[in-house]
Amino acid sequence: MNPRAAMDRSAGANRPTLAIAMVAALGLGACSYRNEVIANGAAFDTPQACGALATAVALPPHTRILAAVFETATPTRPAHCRIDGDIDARVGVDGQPYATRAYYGQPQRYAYFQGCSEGGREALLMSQRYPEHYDGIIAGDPTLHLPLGPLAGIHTTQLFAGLAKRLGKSLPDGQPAIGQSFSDGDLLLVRNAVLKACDALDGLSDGIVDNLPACTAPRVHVQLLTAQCPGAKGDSCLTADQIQTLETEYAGAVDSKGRQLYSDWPWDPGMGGVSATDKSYSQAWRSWWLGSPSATANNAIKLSFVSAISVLYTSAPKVPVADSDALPFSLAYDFDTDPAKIYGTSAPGVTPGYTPSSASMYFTEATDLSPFKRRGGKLMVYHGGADSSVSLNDTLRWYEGVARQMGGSAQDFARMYVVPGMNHCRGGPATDSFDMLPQLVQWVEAGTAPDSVLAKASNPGYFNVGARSRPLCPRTRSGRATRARATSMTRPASAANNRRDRRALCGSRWCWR
Ligand SMILES: [Ca+2]
Repeated sequence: MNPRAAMDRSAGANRPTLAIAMVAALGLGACSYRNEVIANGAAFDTPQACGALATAVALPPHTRILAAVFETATPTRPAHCRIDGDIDARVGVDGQPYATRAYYGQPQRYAYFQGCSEGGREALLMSQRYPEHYDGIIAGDPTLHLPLGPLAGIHTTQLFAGLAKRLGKSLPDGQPAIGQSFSDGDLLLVRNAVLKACDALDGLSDGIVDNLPACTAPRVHVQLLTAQCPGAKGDSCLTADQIQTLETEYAGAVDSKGRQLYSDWPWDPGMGGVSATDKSYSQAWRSWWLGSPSATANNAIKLSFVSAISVLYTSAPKVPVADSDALPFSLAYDFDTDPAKIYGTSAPGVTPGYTPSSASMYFTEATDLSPFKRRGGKLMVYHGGADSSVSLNDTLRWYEGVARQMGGSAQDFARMYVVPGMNHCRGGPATDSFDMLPQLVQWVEAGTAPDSVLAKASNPGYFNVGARSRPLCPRTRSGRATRARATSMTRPASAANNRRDRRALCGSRWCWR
């Protein structure tokens, strides 16, 4: 945040009645200030009063006015006093109460934090390292082992670049065409194999695998083999090499001795999908590992993290690599020796020394959330089953660790929701549209713990229906699956179906818990 702020003080502005301050990583760079705040209740809707502000002395700490200019009313704005100056230079959570009081004219009563991906990591970080700052926190698809996700991306790149080479797929620049190692149709074949293996395990053949713990690699393998080409590769089958490469990556990044470097990935069928509405293929899953099948240059998102691996996540840092170096860097990455640099610090004798490792800085894997719980904090975590950026399994293992640490269950203050089919934070053949904040507020302020969270499919075309909704349920214990209703939901949605969906409650036979 730039401590020099342009503060806009609107005379005659309505007093906000909002009692809740929703602040996420608030910056103070462009705050709008009400005139009562820094002028002891005086109004400054006249040129004289505004001008007097330039020499005002009764200001909050760390605040300085450099210029105050009266601006007359316009059709869209009342007369107001525009101020340039320095405001409290504190940032983020530290400056938040200050900014909230200044803006709303009353002390903050509750503070909430919500974020996904890196924002989800920051959300967990708040509950672990700054438990006193937020009353309620929502963490989505958190990159809780941040440097390891990009490391897993390099593993993916090596695997699928190798596959592309063996398939004879290359780009105009000579690089292996990673995006062509699986066509959209190929990923649909994989999705269909996973659905055949696992859709009904939750008791409901609905295009969603709710019982992910039961959807094991061996079970999926049997169905993938039924999609294997008997001869040459065709549009309706997969090569043995494709199947083996995909299975290798789903098992997670390992070194040459098979030691696990990053989590495995759940066999959620959200890696592919085609919309019955416009025949478009889902791209969100492949965008991280493979990139576009029609791109003329490799564009998998994981490749874009290579420079971060080399600089931010490595001690001592290397010279930043250019985009064009991302693939060569990835292919040369040694999984036996390079991952240690994530845990390394600056070399002895290096001045100035730098003792925190990348892992110690970025990991947000603490399981003792006692301080957050003691202060009454409430945490809701969600994660997409088909997230190809950050593995759901990694987050589930962390949550199970929290539950163990907190006496066997964390349900009284921290709840975890799996969103089957959802890709990184959104998208995919999933009920990926939901809002947890109202229930979090109820939990914090009224003590009403959330149970199910209603979620809707933002693209129901992936299910060949007009609309789809279902409850997301809090996970209560490892591996336990409840039988879902044994009625089909694959028929087109009707008003009756939607009413039925909304009635469904967690704790019934619907949900994986
Ligand atoms: Ca199902």
